[in-house]
Amino acid sequence: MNAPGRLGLYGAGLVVVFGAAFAAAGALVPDSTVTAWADAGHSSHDAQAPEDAAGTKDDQEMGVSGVMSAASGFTMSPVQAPANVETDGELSFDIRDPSGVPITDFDEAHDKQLHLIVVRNDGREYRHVHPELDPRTGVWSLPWSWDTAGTYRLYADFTSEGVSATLSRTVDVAGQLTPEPEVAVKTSDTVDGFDVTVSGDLVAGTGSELTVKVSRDGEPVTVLEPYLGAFGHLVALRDGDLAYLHVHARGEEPQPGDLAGPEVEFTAETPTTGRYLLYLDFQVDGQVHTAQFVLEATPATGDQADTEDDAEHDGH
Ligand SMILES: [Cu+2]
Repeated sequence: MNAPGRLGLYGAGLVVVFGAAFAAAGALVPDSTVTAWADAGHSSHDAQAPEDAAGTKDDQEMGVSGVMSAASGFTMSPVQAPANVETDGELSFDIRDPSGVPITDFDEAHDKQLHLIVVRNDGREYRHVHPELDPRTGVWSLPWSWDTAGTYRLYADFTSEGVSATLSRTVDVAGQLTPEPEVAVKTSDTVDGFDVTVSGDLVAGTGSELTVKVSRDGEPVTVLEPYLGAFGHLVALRDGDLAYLHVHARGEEPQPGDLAGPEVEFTAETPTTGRYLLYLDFQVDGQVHTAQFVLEATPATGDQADTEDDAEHDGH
């Protein structure tokens, strides 16, 4: 797993580059914070060489983002949604260009033009959904109701005219709120009868290989279906600020009808130490299930920084 050739093959294209993401954040986040993040993520990464980007549509999505409502020339509008847990309604928003005009032209990435992630700010109540675009108005919407009260973070992950962004907004939902205990490190989850485990260590400032394994009734599950262009879709949020890392499965994009399992491998690049909340969507028999994990990223040792980084970053 630390063979440079292998990391070179997959990692160079897929792993992102926090330095670049944070350079864009400079105007909205205190300089000291940006510097700290960029340093932690190796600012030399922002040598995002053209050869690295060739043929890898998803590397933009792998950086930390999602802490701003505006970036890369895009602005996410305020979100309209039911104001409390009793009301059924609709959730809607739009994405605006620098002149404030809603954008109607989006590129498909991972089978969809826009991915919407919704999570309560304690990391619970995760949902990954795909609203519909009104091509006349640029408004994205879907039917919506809230199960619990609280403050929610909504992330819109999209590409327009070749530029990718993950923007976020918050929504307050009125109702009875019962605070839950802080999340603890958790490497296994049981969801809808599936037992899912994650192995691998997150190391700050580098690409870490994670392997998830799915079983059911003690038997390995080998019928994982493609979902959003991979055999699994992993989102990582940094506990604390809920910064967003969009992580995808390693390897070739599966063809329709392909099956895989019980293991799926991912590369996650965590910019800093600390706790990360992971949400794995996987599909079996046409049904999507979501397993949740919590991992702690540890500081890189000299060894790790050298072996893992050299394959991806020249002169580092
Ligand atoms: Cu999606």
